Amino acid sequence: PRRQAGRRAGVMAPMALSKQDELKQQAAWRAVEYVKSGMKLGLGTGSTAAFAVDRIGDLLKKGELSDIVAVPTSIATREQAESVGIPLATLKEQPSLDLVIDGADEVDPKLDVVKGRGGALLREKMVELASTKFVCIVDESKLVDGLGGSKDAMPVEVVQFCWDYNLERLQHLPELEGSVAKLRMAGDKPYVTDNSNYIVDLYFETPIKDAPAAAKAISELCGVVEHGLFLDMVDVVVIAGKNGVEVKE
Ligand code: ABF
Repeated sequence: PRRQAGRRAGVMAPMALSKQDELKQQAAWRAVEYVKSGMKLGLGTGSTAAFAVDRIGDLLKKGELSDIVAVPTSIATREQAESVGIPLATLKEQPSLDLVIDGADEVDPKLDVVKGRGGALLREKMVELASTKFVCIVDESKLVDGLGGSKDAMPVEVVQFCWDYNLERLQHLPELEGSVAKLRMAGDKPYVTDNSNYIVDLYFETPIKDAPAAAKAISELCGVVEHGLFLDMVDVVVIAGKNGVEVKE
């Protein structure tokens, strides 16, 4: 989708978007309406956030936005932002951001989210905590009744040292009862994050009973770098569905 979204007219005909990518693009473009000239931004990671990055780049080129500086949440996003001409900074240079736009893997009714299936959770959380406003962009397939409810991964980034020890400790945390922990692989090797760590993915049979307690218990394990529970962090969720775009605050 990033390549589709990034394709420029005149070089190749743009590829048609799938229905789901159309929804991701609608959510992203709606969120970009929050971006004003002069803002310091955080740029999310993933196929939905990629539409926002391209859109911001286009608006800068057209002169409809100016004086933007942005902190990317992954190496992939940094490369994409550079390719579309968005001026970049680090958190050292811009420790207070106005707005971050990023995707999510699950969104619950309280607007708590699971993130990190794309592997960028650590930088995402750092950038989102540095931002006054976090606008989360999703298509309706990401909505769940309770976090962990999609039965897909809730990621935990761990240091490589004794990763299997930490995987077992995660597996046995009472706060994560009912989950199965698996090392994320990329082919026949462990997946390595932008920060040179591994990811343990937790799969839940039923939604996490007490997400704040789970988040606390995971964070207390030495050697765990970050987890994909983003609680009380999202200010606005933009949800694109077949009946239109909904904004929840
Ligand atoms: C990032 O990208 C994540 O934290 C999440 O894991 C993922 C969502 O990706 P996509 O928009 O491609 O579904 O926002």
